[in-house]
Amino acid sequence: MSTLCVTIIHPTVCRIPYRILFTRHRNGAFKICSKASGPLEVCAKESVTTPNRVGDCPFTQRVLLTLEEKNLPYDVKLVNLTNKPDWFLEISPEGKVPVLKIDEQWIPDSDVITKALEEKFPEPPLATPVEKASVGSKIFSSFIGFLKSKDPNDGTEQTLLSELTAFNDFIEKNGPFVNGKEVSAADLSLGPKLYHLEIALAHYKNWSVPDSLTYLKSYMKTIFSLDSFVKTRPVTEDVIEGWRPKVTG
Ligand SMILES: N[C@@H](CCC(=O)N[C@@H](CS)C(=O)NCC(=O)O)C(=O)O
Repeated sequence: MSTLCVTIIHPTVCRIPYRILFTRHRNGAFKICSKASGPLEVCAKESVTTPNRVGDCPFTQRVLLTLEEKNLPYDVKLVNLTNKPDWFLEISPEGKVPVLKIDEQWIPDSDVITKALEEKFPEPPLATPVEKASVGSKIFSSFIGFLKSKDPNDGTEQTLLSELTAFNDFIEKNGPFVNGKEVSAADLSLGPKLYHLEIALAHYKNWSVPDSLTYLKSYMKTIFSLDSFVKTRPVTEDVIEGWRPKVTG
């Protein structure tokens, strides 16, 4: 997929550059995919280990992945979540990232943000059909349960393994992505969570996804090597630091 960006500055109507994005479709035709007057603004968690880098929030990465996959220009405002500035608390009273500005309004929550992006910038379409939208959705909570567990016999590892196995089997039949051939919203939500799972469980539990789950393993490899993923992923050290309170607490 390629994108052509045309910026028009109308001499009398307005002096604000008006940008039109055209997306080239598989049949070769260009189609208008979005119109915007400037980069979208998004607040993201700041890295605690590396200056001027996005930190370890999987919900923020989901939003950044959506912006990348839709070829939308954006500006990231990094927020120190351990010492939240007043300007941030004004736009995000709950003190949470991500928040994204659309039509002069700041919107919180990655679910709401990604739906709003899909509505306003429908090309390329990323929505996952409703019957597949919740595939893999219990993996993240079962990962957290296992990560926090101090009792090896409490069943949390088994719960995680059965969620991962169900996902592996789904991808075997329906993959390579949740919705088949093309990446969609469900992958952009799950990918960052699987990335956290891989790093945190290796570090804190010396645990890795079993080799027998071949479809899951190749799914993870595919998602983690998307250009959009490489561009928006946090550094390993941030993921490890981010989960430390859950493990030690
Ligand atoms: N349901 C929200 C969850 C957002 C969330 O929990 N963000 C975390 C960072 S990953 C946060 O901002 N926490 C506030 C804090 O750490 O003070 C979403 O999907 O956007």
